[in-house]
Amino acid sequence: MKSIVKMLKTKYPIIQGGMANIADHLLASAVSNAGGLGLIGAGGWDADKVRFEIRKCKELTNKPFGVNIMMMSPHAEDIAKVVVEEDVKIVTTGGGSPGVYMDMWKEAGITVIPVVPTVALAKRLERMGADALIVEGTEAGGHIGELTTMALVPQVMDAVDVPLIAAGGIADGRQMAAAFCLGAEGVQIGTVLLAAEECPIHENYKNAVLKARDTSTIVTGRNTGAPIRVLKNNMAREYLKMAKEGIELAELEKLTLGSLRKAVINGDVENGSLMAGQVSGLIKEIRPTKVILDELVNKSLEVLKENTYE
Ligand code: TUI
Repeated sequence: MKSIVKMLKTKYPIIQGGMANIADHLLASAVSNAGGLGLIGAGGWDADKVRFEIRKCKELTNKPFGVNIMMMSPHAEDIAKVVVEEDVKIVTTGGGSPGVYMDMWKEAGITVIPVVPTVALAKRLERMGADALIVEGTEAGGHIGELTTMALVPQVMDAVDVPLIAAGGIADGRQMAAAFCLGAEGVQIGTVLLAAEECPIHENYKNAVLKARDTSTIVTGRNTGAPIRVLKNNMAREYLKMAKEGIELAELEKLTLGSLRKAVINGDVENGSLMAGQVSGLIKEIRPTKVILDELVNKSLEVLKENTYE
């Protein structure tokens, strides 16, 4: 817990997930002001939009914040340069290896924390200079790997020396405590922040998360190599039906990324892509970001205290 808080310069060992096309300056600054590390989730945004969001975030917080860059984005290269130009201190990455940008970022003094879904990528990125790693299990929402957080975190811990942040399946203090027991020094949260007051998604999307049960998520895109966990709805069912019928990849892609916008902006909960993790069933109310973070920390400490043998 100690070194990650020092590295991030935050009060709490909590970082916000990338939350592509959702995490703007409002959410990122709220998380940073609440004591965590807020992130601008670049997702599919272009470089100008990301630059704008960074500047806005600086107006709303004097606490550290970062940018999450989605490696599959056609704008990834431009955004990789924008974070250097705008003097962003911390970058997290997802959806692929950030290997080609590591030298540029390290030279600029940026703290680089990639998401890894496997031990092999963790070792590769540690060699390339990653400062810490976000080890994300398949319980997470959005684009996911195959392994569970429970299985993956200790295996990555045994393979690398950099501090680890556990992700996927963490919405409350019990899970945060469990992440520490697995060897992580910090946690990344995403799904629980969908129900934050400051989260700028349409209220229909928020309500869909509040209504979700344990079995409400499903994974689309396993056939295309880009598995995405979403809440079950028309779009997800249609996608899986089309995939079974062998519809072209480009058609299927249109159905997912385009439909994220439908959910986030328009609140179309039937035809939009409602990215959310398996913990959706735990989320029962809309709360301020600060309340969510304070409760995670306080409950995790309680749980850790209760579970000693002496
Ligand atoms: O990136 C995420 N979650 C995301 S990105 C996203 S936006 C999107 N929308 C439509 C299609 C695709 C993306 C929504 N949610 N989480 C982090 C994450 N990274 N999960 C898995 C990975 C990952 C996968 C492969 C990281 C590295 C990797 O490397 C492969 C290799 O060896 O290069």
